[in-house]
Amino acid sequence: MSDTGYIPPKVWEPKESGGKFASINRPVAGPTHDKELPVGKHPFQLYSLATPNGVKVTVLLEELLALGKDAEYDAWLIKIGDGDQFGSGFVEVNPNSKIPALMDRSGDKPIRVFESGSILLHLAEKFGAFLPSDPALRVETMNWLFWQMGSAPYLGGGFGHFYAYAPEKIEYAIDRFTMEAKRQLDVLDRRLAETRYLAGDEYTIADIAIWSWYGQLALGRLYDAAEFLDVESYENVQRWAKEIDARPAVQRGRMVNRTFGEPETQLHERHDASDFDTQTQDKIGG
Ligand SMILES: N[C@@H](CCC(=O)N[C@@H](CS)C(=O)NCC(=O)O)C(=O)O
Repeated sequence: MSDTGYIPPKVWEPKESGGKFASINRPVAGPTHDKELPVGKHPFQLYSLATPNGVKVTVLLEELLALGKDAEYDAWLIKIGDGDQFGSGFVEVNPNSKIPALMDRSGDKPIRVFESGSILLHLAEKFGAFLPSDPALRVETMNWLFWQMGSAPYLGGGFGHFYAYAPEKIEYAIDRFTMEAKRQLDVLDRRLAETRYLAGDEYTIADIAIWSWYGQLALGRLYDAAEFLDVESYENVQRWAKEIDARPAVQRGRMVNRTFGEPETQLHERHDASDFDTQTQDKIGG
């Protein structure tokens, strides 16, 4: 293993670090500029981008609508590469300056909801859907939901960052987080050998949260790492990932706030159910 020669100073000072997200990383919180957020006509106002954390929420909203629930929403695009998450209006909704952020305007007083797990729980409880009422199944759903919230940073911020985005390939970091990413895939594979979905027989918000990261990873959509991680070998994860991927609400949810991929899969903003047919980038040009 090579010695990088870096000796940490007594007190850390910020410096240009390079890498894909160098321009948006800061050591302080709070807004960088004044900017109000737009508000549309629907009860739910979502400010997001179609990363795995963003997709969790749009998939759930589309699933709720497919069930006939009154979950109509406006999805506004937050371009994190341009620093939109540091606008004053966004920071009022999420002081952590990360997508997704939701304003629930369905009641007397608007409620801010941030952290994707909190958003999933809020919506599932509000509509009594995708969260089992049986106490044991409900706890099992929470177990897996919180597992995802705690585990995915090792996949995204750890493995994905060092494998795909860091300005240099650091073997120690890639080995450490590849080990953990594969261990996590094996945790899921063993669970999904026992049950159809993560909490049991029912499709829940735990599946939505975990699919958005680990399902999409298994389907080869994250970090161009399918071969490196040998994702095909996790056979139960594959079966589960493909089953969820085939759901029409999942296919719609993936398109919302998407600014990459084929133009027909990109719906930058969603304000009406018909937008999927009329407002994708191939239709409106971009
Ligand atoms: N724990 C948060 C993580 C959210 C998160 O990391 N969002 C990323 C995109 S996937 C983001 O907004 N990054 C912008 C930034 O860090 O400035 C959640 O689940 O909502």
